[in-house]
Parts: sequence; structure tokens; C-alpha cells
Amino acid sequence: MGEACGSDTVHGMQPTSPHKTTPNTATTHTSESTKRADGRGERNPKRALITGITGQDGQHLADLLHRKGYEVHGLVKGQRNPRIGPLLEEFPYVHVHSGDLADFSSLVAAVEASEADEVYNLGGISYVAMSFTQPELTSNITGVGVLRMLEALRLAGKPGVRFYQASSSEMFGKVRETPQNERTPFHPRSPYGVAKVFGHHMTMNYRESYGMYACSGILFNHEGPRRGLQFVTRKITNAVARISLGLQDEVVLGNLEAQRDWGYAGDYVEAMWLMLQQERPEDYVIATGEMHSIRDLLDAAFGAMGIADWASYVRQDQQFHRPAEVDLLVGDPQRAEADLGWKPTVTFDRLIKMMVEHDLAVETRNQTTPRGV
Ligand code: G4F
Repeated sequence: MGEACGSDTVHGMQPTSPHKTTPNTATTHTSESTKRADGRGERNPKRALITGITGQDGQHLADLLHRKGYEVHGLVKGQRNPRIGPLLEEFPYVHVHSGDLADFSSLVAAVEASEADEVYNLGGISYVAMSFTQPELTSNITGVGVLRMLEALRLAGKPGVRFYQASSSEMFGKVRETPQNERTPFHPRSPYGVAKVFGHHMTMNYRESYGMYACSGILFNHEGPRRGLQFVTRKITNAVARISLGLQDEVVLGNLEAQRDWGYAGDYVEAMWLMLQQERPEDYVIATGEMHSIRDLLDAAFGAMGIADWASYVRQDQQFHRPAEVDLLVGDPQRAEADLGWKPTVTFDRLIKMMVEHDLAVETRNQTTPRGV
């Protein structure tokens, strides 16, 4: 579902305060003597602010940046947001700031309080189907939210902060060429895709107008065990696990002919980080270059449980079809390979097997663990 950031104060803290006390070293402002040749502060630890930190990519990125020695800050929406507890349980080092991509002043406050060197804007409504039922909300958070964050950086006087925008292959929509690369024209087919195009162009505009280090990763579908259950990969791997345990009879899906370029989310956050370490800000397509249909996905997921003929377990229903569909997406990651040295490391079959095995373990544990334990 959406990973939008909300507006209220986290229970028991001020909206602008980091969740935890920040160590002395990190609160010290960068001195001239520690500046790099490009004028960028070489602070140790470097600080990153992540919007959408409770989502799949936010979690992978928090983990990656922490391993790289960053002080990690996250913008989290809502009073008593139920995702904060699990987030801090798994990532106790994260400094949580209460804020919302719909609320400009909370973004300024988070940028100032975190003193971020790098901002990763991953927040927003991320479920394409939902954008058809809530197009205005999607435009406001996923689209205008990008502008608010860019303006927050500009008006807070932080021109040196590096900004990453999570653009999406959904922007290609009704594709003009295959595979899609950084020069392929956009033709979005959902309110989500339209909002992402807005954010993408705003990021370019701030780079060109104000000389900001602002860039976008045009990420194709990326999945893993942290994926929400509403997305088709995880919906299928979870259903396969449950079917094999006798907990579910079938999985009900929409368009089985759709084709996507599915990679592993853990690989894709590495590309985000690499984009912010370059000399010049550029936009990159991040993809595997391989396309698979939903039918291939079903083969791989049921195959991981030794079931070759899945037809009797799968039913199609109109409710999961979209008013306008993106039929085939496949990216050309050559530029990212050449400039960033980035390559995907997890194959499609391995990814789906990893997800099925994870779901099998979770569902088995849920069955054997008494409620409340
Ligand atoms: O898993 P999906 O919902 O992902 P979708 O729409 O491609 O979007 C994801 O990837 C984008 C990158 O290109 C991101 F920008 C976006 O935020 C999100 O992460 O659907 C994939 C395909 C679609 O064609 C959909 O119609 O699967 C088809 N599908 C068929 N049956 C289904 C279902 N999708 C879902 N969610 N549920 C179904 O039952």
C-alpha cells in the first residue's frame, strides 16, 4: 500500500526532534578543513534522510547506509504510526522524524534537524492500482511531494545536499520502444505514473535551475521478502506458501499477460546510493534487462514448491484488472553498468524462490506460534 509520510507528531516527541539523542560527533557542523574538493562536507559519519523509510526500499536502504557507516534518519508519518515500533525494533539506529510529504514545514524541519548530507525521497503512494481510486491523493504525495522536498532543501539553504528521487518505470507506460532507456519518451498509464513524471521533471528542473545535485533513478519493478502483500510477486509467493500448507485454496489475480522486469530490491538500493556518489548528478535506468510474464512468475513460484501445473490454483477476477494497463516493461541498464559499475546480482528464479521460502517460514511460524507471542 502507500508509503506516504503523514503529518502528526510521533507519540511523546516534538515533530522536529530526532527520535533518539544524536551523538556529539554527528551534531558538529562540517568545518572547512574537512571539505572535499567538490565542496561537499566529508563528515564522519555522513547523514542521510530517507522518506518512506518504513517501506521495502526504505528498509533496505537504511540497512545499506548503516553498514556504510552513515547516521540514518527517517521521515515517518502519523501519530502512533504502527510501523514505527517494528522499524525501530529491526533498525534501532534509525533517527525518526515526524513529518509528511504533504506538509512543507515538516519537511523543512526534518531537513534541518537531520542535517542530512543526502536525502533519498522514497515516500509516496506506491501501489499503482490504488492511484486509480485516489488520484488526487497520489498526485499530492507522489507528485507534488517531490516539489515540496526540493523546495524545502532550497529554502532551508541546503544547496549542497544531494537529492535522490525515486522515479519509476511506470512513467514509460504505453511504451514507445523496447527496452526502455534514459532517452525513451514517457507515456504514463496511471495517475501514479503521471505523478512520477511530474516528480521526475521537477528534479531535473531543480538541477538545471539551481545547480542542485538532484537526480532520479528510473527503477523497474524490484521485489523481495519485504515487499507488501498487495504487489503481484508477494501476493503469489505468499499464496503459494499458504496453499502448500493447506491454509488457502487458490490465488485470485488480474491480468496474467502483463510482463515486467523484476529485480531484487537489495540490489536496487545500492544503485540509489551509487547515484549520489558520482561527480555529476545524472538519471539512470535501473533494471535487469529481462522480461517475464505473470505466467512465468506463477511457474517459478509454484515450481519452487514442486508444483508444475498451477492452473487449478489460479483464478482470474476483473476486480484486479486496471482501467489502463502497462503491458510490457523491460529496462536497458547499460548506462548504469558503464557509469556506476552497477549490475543486478539476483536472478528472477532465485528471487522468487527466496520469496517463497521466506513466506513458507513466516506462515509456518504463524501457525505454530500462539497469538500474542
Ligand atoms: O506488482 P504490481 O502491483 O506492480 P506495478 O503496478 O508494476 O508497480 C510496481 O512497480 C513499479 C515500477 O515499475 C513501481 F513504480 C510501483 O510503485 C510498484 O512498485 O503489478 C504488476 C503487474 C501489473 O501489470 C498488474 O496488472 O501485475 C499485474 N497483476 C495481475 N494480477 C496484478 C494482479 N497486480 C497486483 N498487484 N495484483 C494482482 O492480483
